[in-house]
Amino acid sequence: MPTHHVTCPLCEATCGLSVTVDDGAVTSVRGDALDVFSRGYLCPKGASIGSLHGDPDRVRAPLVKRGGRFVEVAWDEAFAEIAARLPRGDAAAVYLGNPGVHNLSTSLYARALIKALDTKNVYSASSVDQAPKQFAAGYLFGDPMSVPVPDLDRTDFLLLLGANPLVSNGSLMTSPDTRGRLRAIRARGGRVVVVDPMRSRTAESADQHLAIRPGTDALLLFALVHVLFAEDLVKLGALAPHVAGVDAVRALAVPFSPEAVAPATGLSAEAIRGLAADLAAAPTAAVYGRIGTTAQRFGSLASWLVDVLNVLTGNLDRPGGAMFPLAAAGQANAGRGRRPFRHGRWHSRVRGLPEVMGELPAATLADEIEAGGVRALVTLSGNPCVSTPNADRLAEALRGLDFMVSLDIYVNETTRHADVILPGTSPLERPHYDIALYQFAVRNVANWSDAVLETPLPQEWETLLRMTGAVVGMSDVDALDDVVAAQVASRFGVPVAEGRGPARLVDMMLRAGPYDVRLADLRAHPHGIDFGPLKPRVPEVLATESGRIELAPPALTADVPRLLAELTAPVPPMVLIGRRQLRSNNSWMHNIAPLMGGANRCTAQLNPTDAERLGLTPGDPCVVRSRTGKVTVPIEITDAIRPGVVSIPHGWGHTHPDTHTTVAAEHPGVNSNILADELLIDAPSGTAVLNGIPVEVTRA
Ligand SMILES: Nc1nc2c(c(=O)[nH]1)N[C@H]1C(S)=C(S)[C@@H](COP(=O)(O)OP(=O)(O)OC[C@H]3O[C@@H](n4cnc5c(=O)[nH]c(N)nc54)[C@H](O)[C@@H]3O)O[C@H]1N2
Ligand SMILES: Nc1nc2c(c(=O)[nH]1)N[C@H]1C(S)=C(S)[C@@H](COP(=O)(O)OP(=O)(O)OC[C@H]3O[C@@H](n4cnc5c(=O)[nH]c(N)nc54)[C@H](O)[C@@H]3O)O[C@H]1N2
Ligand code: SF4
Ligand SMILES: [Mo]
Repeated sequence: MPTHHVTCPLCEATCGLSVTVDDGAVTSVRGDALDVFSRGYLCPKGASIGSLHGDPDRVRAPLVKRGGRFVEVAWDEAFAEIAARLPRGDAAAVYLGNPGVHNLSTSLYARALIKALDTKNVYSASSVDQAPKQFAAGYLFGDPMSVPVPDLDRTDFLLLLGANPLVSNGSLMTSPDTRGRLRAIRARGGRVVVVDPMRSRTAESADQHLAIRPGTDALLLFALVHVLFAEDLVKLGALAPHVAGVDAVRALAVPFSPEAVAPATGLSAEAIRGLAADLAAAPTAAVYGRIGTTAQRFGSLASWLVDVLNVLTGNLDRPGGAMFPLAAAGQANAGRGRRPFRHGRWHSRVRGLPEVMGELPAATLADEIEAGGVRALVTLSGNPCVSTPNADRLAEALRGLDFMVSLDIYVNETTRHADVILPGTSPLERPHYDIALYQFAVRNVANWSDAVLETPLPQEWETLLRMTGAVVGMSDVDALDDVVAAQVASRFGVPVAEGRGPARLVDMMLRAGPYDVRLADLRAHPHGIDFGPLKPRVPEVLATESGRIELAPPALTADVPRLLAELTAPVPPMVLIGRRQLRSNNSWMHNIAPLMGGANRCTAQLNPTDAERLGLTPGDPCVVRSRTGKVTVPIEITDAIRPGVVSIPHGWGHTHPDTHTTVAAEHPGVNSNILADELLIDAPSGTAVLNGIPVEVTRA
């Protein structure tokens, strides 16, 4: 039986899988022990990729709604419907979901559709996720793709805030087997410190856990900066000639002493001073913040201060610190002629929220639909009715659209509203290369996977080009593909290569890249090619106007007064945060039966002191209410969570009878984003506040 060595596309870790097939069916999935990056590691999701492929509920033919019900139609009929009903211009909105980042077709061809639609109404999961990190990187380093990643394999000290990579497997830090890499830090005498309102699995396995009050990371980080200056611990090292704005940061940090931030953060001034001393004393150190620091009220400031600390301790861009990857293909953060990042080139119509990286905040999509500006919606592998704030309001808004089309693999909470659903392939039916995630990898690696199984479906890039063609009145997919290839050729300065589809584009980008490899070389190395540990890249990586690291960019410092006010603001008695679960993937893997046993449970976790105060006992249902809605959910009492905080995982709420996810419907849970308030955003980037939402908890 043939064994295929492929990269798992289900999360950012890019693990190698060895997939054995027999007669078109998957017979086993194991971690690829020879994979140059993951060395045999895999998680339960990767192991269940065969079940995802075989899921009988997966959509396998185009669906068009007729008389309120989906009926299977031929592809031509589906595209005719799109040609007739999808408008061009700002009346059409596009929402790009997370799996599109893990899918070559969407990564490389969605842009053609968006261009053809000629709309400013582009939304994505970025604005419920990492946009603040990219916003800060954009202004600090000139390019929103220049996000420094912790050099996990060489660091002596790792400070993690708002991340739980032992469960999430790491994010904006492509690192298969993060658990093993964190263990190795401790084994070589280093330290790992976790800042999280929850004693997460990552916190549990760390040297130190600081249970911060949600939404206050920027205060803690500013206090660390304050101590570095006050105690003369700032050392820029080799970075010194490349950094501007140090004095401005020093002045801004003055009010944020450990004593001043202690009440709001819930951490003692002594602990904060100790952390600053440890960070400064470590031979090398990396500060890293993830979703708990981005999808929160001060996401941009926290993201900024993470890298300010990396700079002030001399750890940016040096081995063992926070470094800039250099990807083999499509290296987004390299090359000539990059224009310095700026945002706010246009604004949303209703709330006037600024564009960031060509997108408007998902938190305002419902506003734009309700006000009548947006009349049609295209979702590309997204489930915003579960993953974005005030989910019920968005669902109601979708009902008022003139037309909606979804490229997706399920009829779920979002796609049930569509007029047309176009099915994508299963991951095993398409080639794969992590064009996006290698931009954030802790080693420079490259790995190409050919499709494991044949498919009766068109590839998603072909579908995207046919949609593009439907919009502009062209039907020749190959001619459109040539246009895309010509654009890639001109952007990367290489000739157009032979072939079609994503393989050709990746080959061209590899040829343009820094490592002298081609697609054929990757095909000859089924376990990947390792280009080694990250290398220092300052100043070449910098794309700011000054050519230096702008440590105090106005787009960020303008938000400091809002943070200052937080020092004296009243503390809400109860706030909601989210959590991820190992056998779950945002909203969409709850239909995979092998993943639904065990510890995936949609519960509200509460500290015993809160449970007692509220008269709640384990398993009781409780009602959690916010400005936007309420959910009833069983409680789980645990001292792992800080008092005053309730945690509900996102991605649940599979309760609608017009969806077609049979297994998920047996474990519905509740949609926590019914509680997320679309008016609460990180001011600079417009990113939704999904952690630290004021709520009230009562007995049901
Ligand atoms: N409260 C709260 N909310 C959150 C978060 C949180 O931490 N807390 N996290 C946020 C984050 S980080 C993210 S990234 C977003 C995710 O937000 P979304 O991307 O909107 O949601 P997903 O749940 O990832 O839904 C993915 C969709 O893609 C479809 N799909 C899966 N595979 C494929 C494929 O191969 N092809 C196609 N065409 N479709 C496919 C699925 O059926 C599903 O409809 O959620 C955010 N929402
Ligand atoms: N198994 C699994 N893996 C996944 C996903 C999944 O759904 N399931 N989703 C993928 C996606 S799209 C992403 S973006 C990544 C995210 O990857 P991570 O960022 O590692 O996400 P989480 O596991 O949600 O960890 C966030 C942590 O932040 C904490 N937190 C909440 N609020 C705050 C706060 O205000 N301050 C601080 N310091 N901490 C806070 C939470 O308690 C939680 O432990 O995971 C990816 N991997
Ligand atoms: S950790 Fe991520 S990449 Fe690795 S097997 Fe699991 S889902 Fe796949
Ligand atoms: Mo995400």
